[in-house]
Amino acid sequence: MSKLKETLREKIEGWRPRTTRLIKEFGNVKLGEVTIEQAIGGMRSVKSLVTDISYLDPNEGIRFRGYTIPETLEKLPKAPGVDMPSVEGFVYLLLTGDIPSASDVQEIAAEFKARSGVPQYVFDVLRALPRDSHPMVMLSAAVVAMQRESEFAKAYEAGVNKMDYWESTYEDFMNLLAKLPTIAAYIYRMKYRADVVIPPNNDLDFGGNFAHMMGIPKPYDDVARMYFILHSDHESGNVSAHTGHLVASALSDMYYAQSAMLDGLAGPLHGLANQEVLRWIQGVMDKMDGKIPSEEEMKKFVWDTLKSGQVIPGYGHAVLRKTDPRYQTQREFCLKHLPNDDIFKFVDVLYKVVPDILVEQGKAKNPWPNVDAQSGVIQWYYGLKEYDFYTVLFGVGRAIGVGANIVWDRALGYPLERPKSLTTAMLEEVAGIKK
Ligand code: HAX
Repeated sequence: MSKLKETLREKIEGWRPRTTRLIKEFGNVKLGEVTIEQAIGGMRSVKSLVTDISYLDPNEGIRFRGYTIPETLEKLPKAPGVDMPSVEGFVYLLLTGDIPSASDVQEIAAEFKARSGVPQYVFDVLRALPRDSHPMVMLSAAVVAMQRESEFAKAYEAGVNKMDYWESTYEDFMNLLAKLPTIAAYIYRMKYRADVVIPPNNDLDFGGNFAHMMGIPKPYDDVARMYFILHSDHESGNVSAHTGHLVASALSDMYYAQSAMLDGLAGPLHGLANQEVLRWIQGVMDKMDGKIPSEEEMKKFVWDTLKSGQVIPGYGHAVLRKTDPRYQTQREFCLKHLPNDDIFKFVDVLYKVVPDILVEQGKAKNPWPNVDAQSGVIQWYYGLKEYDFYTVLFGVGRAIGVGANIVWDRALGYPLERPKSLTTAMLEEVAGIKK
């Protein structure tokens, strides 16, 4: 057994009594109340999910296993000559809560290599789809097509003990994760690069191999590592993470759950916002004949969008109330690597004008940029201009966090999710509205 799995086993066994005690001895302790507005309004802020993988503070932003983004990037081991930590080490951190050693990272890299072969039928499925299908459709279809590989489904059928569900779920997680970069890069090359597919180089790490298969030179390997880490997890209530958790709660396996997660991510209010940002900016650029708009000109574009009843993509958040630290980290990367890029300058002008306008409009609870406001700019700069592919990059990253959560869901025996519905008439009755 790998050291990662052994460490995970120890952590799980140590953790289980905490969860059991909370349910048995403190199960009736109240966490809050639910208002009518919350019930109608998408359950905003209702405290009803439990995860130890990450926590989102409205003002501070995300912490992965207790570490802020700068701490995570600083503490995780890095290969010589690169700026970003390896995805392999980050997977170790999310699963165990511990910072891995360099040899832990190498062991996971070896595991990924051993598990990386993508079955031919997955490529056949991708080729059977219309070539103009959205790349998120392709990624989701490829993932669900692999369900027949599920170790959990086999173990369940064989009658495995509930306490051991996590083991086969872990195997599914590692198997799927090892294949995702190859599948994502295959979709890209097939769809946008004249179907010239670049085979994997298994001497490279997760991010390095992805950059290689995309055909994009350094420092894109670091961009890939940064992207996958930043997009991995944002606690459990966002649409993609919640969907993955919900579907897995029915004991649907990792493949079903991650495919569903990707379908949720593909919505324009969620992961698709990164493509929408670039689409919006391109629209402005076309109208400006490529010239960078002044702040006054940009204000007009922003107001025109709002007045036509659309949202400004890349701004606002359901939980965050400050600038997203994932935006900040990417902005710092841009300042280092592409300070004079035209689209970066565009995004900078946007940053100067949008928050004040959203405040003036008075609707958005958070006028500040989120992760998606900056992420497409970097991709565009490195030649990845097919912006409908951007959410696929998000999806590969998000699979890390959602998968780690599902392994722990199974380890702690989290049950089927089943909130209660009410009718409008019941709400009116609770509100004391007389008919
Ligand atoms: N532009 C214009 N209006 C906005 C806005 C924006 N960027 N953000 C919020 N609003 C509006 C909402 O549409 C809502 O209007 P109505 O009352 O007319 O329905 C009002 O402000 C209140 O919304 P809120 O409570 O502040 O925000 P929500 O929690 O309802 O929604 C969203 C959060 C992220 C969906 C929202 O801010 C939005 O639509 N942003 C633009 C799309 C986007 O960038 N999505 C990516 C978010 C990050 C993410 O999940 N990435 O994957």
